[in-house]
Amino acid sequence: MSIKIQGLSRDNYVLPGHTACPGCPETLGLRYVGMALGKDSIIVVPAGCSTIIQGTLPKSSIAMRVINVPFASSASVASGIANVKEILKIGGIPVVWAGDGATADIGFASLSGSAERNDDLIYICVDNEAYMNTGIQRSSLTPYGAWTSTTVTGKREDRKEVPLIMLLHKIPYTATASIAFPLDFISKLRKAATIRGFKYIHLHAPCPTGWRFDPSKTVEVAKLAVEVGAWILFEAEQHKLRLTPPSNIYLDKHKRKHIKDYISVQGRFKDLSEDDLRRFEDFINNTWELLLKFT
Ligand SMILES: Cc1ncc(C[n+]2csc(CCOP(=O)(O)OP(=O)(O)O)c2C)c(N)n1
Ligand code: SF4
Repeated sequence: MSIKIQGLSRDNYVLPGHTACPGCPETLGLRYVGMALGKDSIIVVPAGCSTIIQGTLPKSSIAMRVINVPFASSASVASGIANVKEILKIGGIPVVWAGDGATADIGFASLSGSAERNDDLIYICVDNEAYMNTGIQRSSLTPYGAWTSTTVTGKREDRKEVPLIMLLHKIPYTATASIAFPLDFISKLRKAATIRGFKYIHLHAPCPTGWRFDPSKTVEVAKLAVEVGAWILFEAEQHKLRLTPPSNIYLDKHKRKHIKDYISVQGRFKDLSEDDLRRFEDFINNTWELLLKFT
């Protein structure tokens, strides 16, 4: 598979001096946002790891325009920017960069409201599947069976299906992406930037600190998630869905790697029983079925 992108900037907008853990997926993802959209984007960041990793004042390590906002408010702030930027003649696209806690839990009402109003902005959920910044607490996007500091014997509930929920908002563009497939993520961002209205991109971002794997393996773990079918890459324009490579290959279950290849490299799943594993697999199969209804 090869994706060619015209005029891809090699400029790096995430500078040395950031304070992320080694192997952080959020610095990788922010770098790709800069490469796709350039330094004129207006990045709206609610409380989370991406607030902290900007580095120590007075100089930020994120060389884009950044607004740090209260936890629940990112979509509302971006909505305000989208609505006044033409009057104030401010260039650039408002881009929310919010964790899974900020998106699926505390910020969900403002996200849903902004999508329903079809505000002209890009909302990215950077999903590391827990509240990492405050000590790895479970979120509604933590998968079934995963250890977190508030689910010490493994989470007993399934993940919320936020990409599906956003599809049902019938916004102009909904997509998933992974930090292991940067060109796919960048091309989806570029496409989103050409569409007027609300655009939602859900970025899978494995976190070595919270998921308990070696920091050198961030991209490998992210790739495995796609290869076992646990993370499905797609895009939907006007809620008509198309699987994007390589997930189109994994529509055929026999081409997927075994789920254990993904689970076994993460310390957070070390106590998963065979029954838990079956439930985990059932959840994945069900997600495929639900998504394919939109094709
Ligand atoms: C109203 C409110 N409640 C709680 C907090 C504390 N807090 C700051 S960041 C954070 C976790 C953020 O988790 P997530 O959105 O998943 O982003 P991540 O840190 O994983 O990038 C919490 C609970 C806060 N800042 N404001
Ligand atoms: S806890 Fe995870 S997401 Fe947060 S800075 Fe560290 S590696 Fe990045």
